[in-house]
Amino acid sequence: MKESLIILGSQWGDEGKGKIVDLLAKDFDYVVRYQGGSNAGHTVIANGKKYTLHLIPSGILHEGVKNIISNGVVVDIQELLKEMDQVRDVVKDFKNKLYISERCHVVFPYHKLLDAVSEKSKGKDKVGTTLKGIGPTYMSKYGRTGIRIVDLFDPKYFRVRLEKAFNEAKEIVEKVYQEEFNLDLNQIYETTLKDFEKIKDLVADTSYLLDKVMREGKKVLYEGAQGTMLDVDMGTYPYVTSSNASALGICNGTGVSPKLIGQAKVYGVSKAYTTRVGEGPFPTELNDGLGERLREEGHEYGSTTGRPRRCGWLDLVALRFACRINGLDGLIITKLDVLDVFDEIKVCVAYEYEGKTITEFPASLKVLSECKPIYKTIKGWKTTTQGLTDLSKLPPQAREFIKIIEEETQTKVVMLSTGPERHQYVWTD
Ligand code: 2SA
Ligand code: MG
Repeated sequence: MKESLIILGSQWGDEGKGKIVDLLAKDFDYVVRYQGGSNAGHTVIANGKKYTLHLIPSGILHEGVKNIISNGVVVDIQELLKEMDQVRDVVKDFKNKLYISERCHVVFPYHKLLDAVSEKSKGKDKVGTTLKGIGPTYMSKYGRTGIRIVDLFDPKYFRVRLEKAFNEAKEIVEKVYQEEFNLDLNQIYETTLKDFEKIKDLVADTSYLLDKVMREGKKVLYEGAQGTMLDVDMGTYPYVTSSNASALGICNGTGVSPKLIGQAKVYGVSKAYTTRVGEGPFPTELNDGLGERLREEGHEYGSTTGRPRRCGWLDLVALRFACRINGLDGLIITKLDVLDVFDEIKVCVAYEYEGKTITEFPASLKVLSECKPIYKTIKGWKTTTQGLTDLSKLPPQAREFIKIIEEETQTKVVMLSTGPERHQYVWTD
């Protein structure tokens, strides 16, 4: 890989980005997480051991690869410390290995509480968040009451901001939601400063650093979290996350200019079918035995929350949209082997809405929820593709499946991932 690269989710998250980033990371100098927070769940299997990364970039397990949590990420310091412990068998010293932007906003316990009470109050209209406090932390950021990592260097200033934010959260929880607010200001203040001591040395001006290393010709891999369809601007709003999970979020999430970011290649990761956790319309969802079969064959349970994921056929209307807004140079198709057992495989190529065929993803959720998928059906290959590393062994029906994806999205499929282990993949480019 000669240039910098962006790897991001082209669906609703859980496309298997963690594995891909981990796989490619060894050829890069830096791996960067630029949005979201500990709501992400990137599963990496290395040396037979499973690691679930939430905040730390998936390049952490490779020697010689530096990792950056840039300004667009919201950081839960306690979660970060737990995760650092998880990878300590591989990473002994985080200095010069992990950098955290001084501009990152910090997730506090009241953000998590606000997440919970807000979801509860929505009843059946809940978003189905991960309850990690992500939305409320971005609300604080955009509402200008947020607290950044850099603020923790100045305990007095931090105290003033914390008091204000804490009292505001208390008022909202008690008055607006009429729920109990059982948090302690002093405890949050002290714990935060104590925990901060452990990561203080890793704090850096990552915008400056990234600009510098990209100009020097170093190779950077930008790792998206969640997926394009969960992007706060372009996704299935309001059933989205609170950050820009598409490529559109990279500039603001890193503080690197669009000109430099524009030099990177962009690969989107998509499963060979579709899954979604949380609520919101999902045209190709299978609420029957087939959906259950996909869930069981694909082990489709949330890696952060353990929630069963909703499953359905591949939606090329959504994928086409993702290819366009991300400017994808290539698609990486994961979990192809999950389809090995099906007699027939369907792919949605358009929607039918009020008797008309539409091929562009609609903004209105009402429209989307009334869209009926129009499918192309192919015969299943009924032979194992798990662990396949030799493209010539790919069954003809699987080739046809890939061809349909390429034709419908006008984007090349550059890689197939054929199992969870690092070596289970094949380049198709
Ligand atoms: P939030 O918590 O505010 O970001 O939730 C808002 C919506 O975004 C969805 N979301 C996700 N969807 C898929 N995977 C995610 N990460 C974890 C994983 C999820 C898990 O990798 O498995 O363990 O359950 C993720 N994070 C956020 C969420 O479902 C809401 O629809
Ligand atoms: Mg995930």
